[in-house]
Amino acid sequence: MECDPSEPIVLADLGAATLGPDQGYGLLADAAIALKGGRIAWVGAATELPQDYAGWRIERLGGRLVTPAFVDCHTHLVFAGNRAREFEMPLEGASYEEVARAGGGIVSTVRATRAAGETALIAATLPRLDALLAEGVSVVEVKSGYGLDVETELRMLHVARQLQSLRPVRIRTTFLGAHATPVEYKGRNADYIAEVCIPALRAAHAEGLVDAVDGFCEGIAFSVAEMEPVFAEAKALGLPVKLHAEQLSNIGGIRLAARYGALSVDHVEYANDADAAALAASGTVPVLLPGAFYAIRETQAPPVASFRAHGVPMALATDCNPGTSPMTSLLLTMNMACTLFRLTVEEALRGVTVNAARALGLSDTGRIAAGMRADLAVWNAESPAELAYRFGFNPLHTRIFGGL
Ligand code: DI6
Ligand code: FE
Repeated sequence: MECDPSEPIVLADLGAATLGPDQGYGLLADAAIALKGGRIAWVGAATELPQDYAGWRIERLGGRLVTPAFVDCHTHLVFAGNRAREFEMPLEGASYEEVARAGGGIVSTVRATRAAGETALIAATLPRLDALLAEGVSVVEVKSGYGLDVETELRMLHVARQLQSLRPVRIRTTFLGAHATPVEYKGRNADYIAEVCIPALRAAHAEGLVDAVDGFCEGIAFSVAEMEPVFAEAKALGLPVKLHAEQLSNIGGIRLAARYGALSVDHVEYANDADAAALAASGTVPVLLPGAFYAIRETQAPPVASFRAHGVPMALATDCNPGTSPMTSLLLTMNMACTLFRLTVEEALRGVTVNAARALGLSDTGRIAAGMRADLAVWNAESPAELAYRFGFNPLHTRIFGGL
C-alpha cells in the first residue's frame, strides 16, 4: 500500500484501535480515517464519514486492524561492538568475576564505542533502527552513555540526531552520561560526575543535542546523592529528566525522580507501593523493560498491581542495549510484558503507544484522534490480542509515518 499522509486520503474498510482516554481499546469496527498534511483529520464509523472528505482518494484496507504507530521510549540504540561472548561464557561455566575480568560489561561497549567514528556508529545502528521500523515504530528514544567522555558522548548524540535524516522516523535524544563510571575514574564517581558528566551535558545542550537527561541510579552505578547534581544541572538547563531506577534494588531513585517531576522511571522491578503513590502524584510514567528482566533472569517483577491501584499508566520499551537487552522488537516486548508481568493486552498496547509517548513528553502521537499525527500501523490481524499473543512473528502490513 502506498500512502503519503501529507496528501488527502481516506483509509476505509478497517478496524481502528483508537486508544482514547476511556478504558478499553476504543475499537471502531468498519471505521474510516481521513489523513491530510501528515495529521489525522477525522476518524469514526465509515457510515458517518463527513461530506468534507467526499472525493478524497480512498484506500481500502480489507478489514485489517489499524493501531497508532509504536513508540520505543527507551533504547541504547547507538553503540559499537557486541557482548555475545558475555552471553556465551557463563553457559560454559564461567563465573561473573571471570566474565568481568575478561573485560565484560558496559566498559567493554564503552571501549568499542570510543574507538568507532560517526560513520561506523551509523552503520552499526541502522540495522537495529530498521528492525524497529519494520514493526511499525514511528518514534525512537536514543540514549548516549557508552562514551563516558565529552567527545564520545557528543558523537553518540550527533549520530542519534542524524538517524532521522536517514530514515522516516522521529528521534528523541537522552543524555545518559551518568550510565557508568569509566575505568579512568574507577572508585571516583563524584569526580566523574563533576569533571566529565556535567561538562558533557552542558556541551551537548549547547549544541541542541539533548531532549532529556537520564541516569543509572543503582548500587552498581550512581547513588541518589551522586545523581542529584546531574538532575540539578538538567533543571538549570530547562531539560526534563528520566531515570533507570530500582532495577536491582530499592535505593530511592524513584523518589528522587518524582521530586524532579521526571518524565519516566525505567525498569522499576524493585519499586514499592510508596513509590507508586509518588509516581501518581508527580505524573511520572514507569517504563517496564521485560527484555532486561528476561535476559538477566530477574525474579522480582515490577509492582504492576500497585501501579494499577494508584492509577499510574505503564509504558513498555525494548531497552535495546548490547548487555542486558539485545533486542529490537516491541511486539516481543508486548508478549513478554503480558507473559512475565501479567499485563493485559490493552495495557501492553497502551504501553507501546500513548503511554510510551507520554514517557517522552509527547502528546501528538500514540492515539488515533483528529489532530494527532498520522502515525499509524496497519496489521495483518483483526484484534489487538494477535499482536501480543504471537512471538517471533511480525504481522505488520504497512507503517504510515506523518513526517518530521
Ligand atoms: N541498566 C541496564 O540494564 C543497562 N543499562 C542500565 O542502566 C545495561 C547496559 C549494558 O550492559 O550495556
Ligand atoms: Fe536502559
